[in-house]
Amino acid sequence: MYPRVILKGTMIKKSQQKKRTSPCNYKERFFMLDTKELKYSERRPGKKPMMKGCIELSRIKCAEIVCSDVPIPCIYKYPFQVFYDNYYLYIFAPDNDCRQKWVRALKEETKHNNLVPKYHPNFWMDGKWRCCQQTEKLATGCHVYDPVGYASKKPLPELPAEETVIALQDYVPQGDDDLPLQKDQEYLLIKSSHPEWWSVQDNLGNVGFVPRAYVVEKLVNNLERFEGHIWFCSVVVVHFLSFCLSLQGKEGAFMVRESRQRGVYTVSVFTKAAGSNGEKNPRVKHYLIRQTDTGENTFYLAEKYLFSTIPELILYHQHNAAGLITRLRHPVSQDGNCYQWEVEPEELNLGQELGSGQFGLVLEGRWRGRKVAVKMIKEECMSEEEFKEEARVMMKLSHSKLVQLFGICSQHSPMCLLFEFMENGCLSDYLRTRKGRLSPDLMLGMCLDVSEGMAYLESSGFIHRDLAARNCLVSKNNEVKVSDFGMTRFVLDDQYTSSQCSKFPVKWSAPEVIRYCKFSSKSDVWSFGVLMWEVYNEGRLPYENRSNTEVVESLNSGLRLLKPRLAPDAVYLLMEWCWKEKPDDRPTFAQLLHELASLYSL
Ligand code: 4IP
Ligand code: ZN
Repeated sequence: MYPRVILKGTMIKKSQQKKRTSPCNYKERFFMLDTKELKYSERRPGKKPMMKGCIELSRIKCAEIVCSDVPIPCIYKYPFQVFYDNYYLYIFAPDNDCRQKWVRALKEETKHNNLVPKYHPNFWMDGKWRCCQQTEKLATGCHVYDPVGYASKKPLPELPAEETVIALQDYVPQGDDDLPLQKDQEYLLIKSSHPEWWSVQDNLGNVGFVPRAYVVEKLVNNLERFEGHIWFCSVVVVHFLSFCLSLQGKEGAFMVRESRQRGVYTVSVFTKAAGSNGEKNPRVKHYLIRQTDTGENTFYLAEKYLFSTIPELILYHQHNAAGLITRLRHPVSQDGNCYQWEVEPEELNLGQELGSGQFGLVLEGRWRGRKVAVKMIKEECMSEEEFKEEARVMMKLSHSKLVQLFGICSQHSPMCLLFEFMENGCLSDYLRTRKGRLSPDLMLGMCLDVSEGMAYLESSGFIHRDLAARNCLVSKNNEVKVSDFGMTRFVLDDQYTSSQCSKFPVKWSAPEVIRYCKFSSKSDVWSFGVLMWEVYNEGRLPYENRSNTEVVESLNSGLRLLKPRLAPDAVYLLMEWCWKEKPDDRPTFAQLLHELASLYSL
């Protein structure tokens, strides 16, 4: 019998990494499910679709959604899994509905197979199951698998995307009609008419009541300025609000936002005050701004202190708790600025992995129509709070020879940083792969580029602290730009930050940095000398076979890196100038720029 097509559509699949060396990537594929197989192909406009994979349905042992506790690194946010043979195929649907449809259909088609009794509800990632921590990929599941589940149930009601809520904390059911909540999970909002109890649905289709205060609407309306002095936060995933407020960590940090219902406002305030159990409990509390039906002064918050406008009400509560857990001490978004660099997660589409760096993975992404490099900051790698303070300064640094920081997305953990996308990767790799093919002019041009970017940093009073070829990137048109300036200050790894330790970039560091961690633009100049040396050695590592201790010893006895074979004398003279023992004897970047430019025109 000819197979009948059941479903088809475009989704994203994660590479199954069948081999140890398989890359981890997310690719858009056109999927088709028929009565025999699940197939996927690559579709490119104007070209014939190319079949990429095909799984006979008889081999499938489980098809189920994935409940993720980590941000999804691709544009489609609704994952499900197909377990067959010894492989897990992760597919990402664009919305929950689509995912339900596929899972339901797959279950229906495979219900007579030899299925697993138990499955893993979460991802296999970084060598373990996120659900049960088992480290064997083929370990038995940790959750009972329901082979009919959705298949037997009626289709789920269609709900618009705005009707999603996020649990602010766990909730243990108090009665039969209640639904348990898991912090940070999303639920569909079914009914919100009762002031205290909302009815929601979890991703397994269970419906029940939860306390209204435990969940918050996912999407809130746009950023608006309100009568000149209060900011309403925008398409903020309000779960972020908890995050942002608690990150600020300041008692009484607050913001005013528009609720799901247009024209109704909520004040969210961060507090560390003891909870009902007497224990200190940092959390965000939400107060609806209520209105009386009649009278001139109608707005009030916790108790009936009435005001004719919301700003007046806020002003009052900035000085009086009057029923709130704390008075409103620190307006989080009053200056408006703090949102200019905050990137909305909805605006950011993540793509392929580009590599990994000091702070974690770097992915390709799209943001407002442009390609960006997205650094996903691994937890506990960076002092995020301090970085966020500094990010404002860094965003203002803008120069054609600096890799631009566009913004940060802190609404999710891990936090992401968005940078200008540089097609040709890092300078050290660029040099190595083009070994033997780089002309002296090109090399000089590279040094000139870097000196330009550095002269700008110098004139802005900004110290790089980790200048090296590995921290410069190369654009599509082979321009070199300085990257990662100032970032080492936020590294939490002691191994990297103490000059005594193995990961400290001793080979690029000026003596005063190695000895007393004394950073300055002049210590950057020293590193620049080493960078020039790297360029003229086509990406070779300086002091290749020597340990850090040996390097320090030879520097102390006045020795320096030797002249690269490809470097003209004039260029090596500049390097030596950068490596003067006393910082004051070294050139400034402005001088270096001038010198290099004069060589260039010769
Ligand atoms: C490929 O990466 C693609 O992601 C493949 O997916 C994937 O095959 C490969 O995984 C992976 O190495 P590159 O394109 O970067 O080479 P697709 O075939 O959809 O393009 P799967 O088996 O996941 O479909 P391995 O594990 O087969 O190597
Ligand atoms: Zn598990």
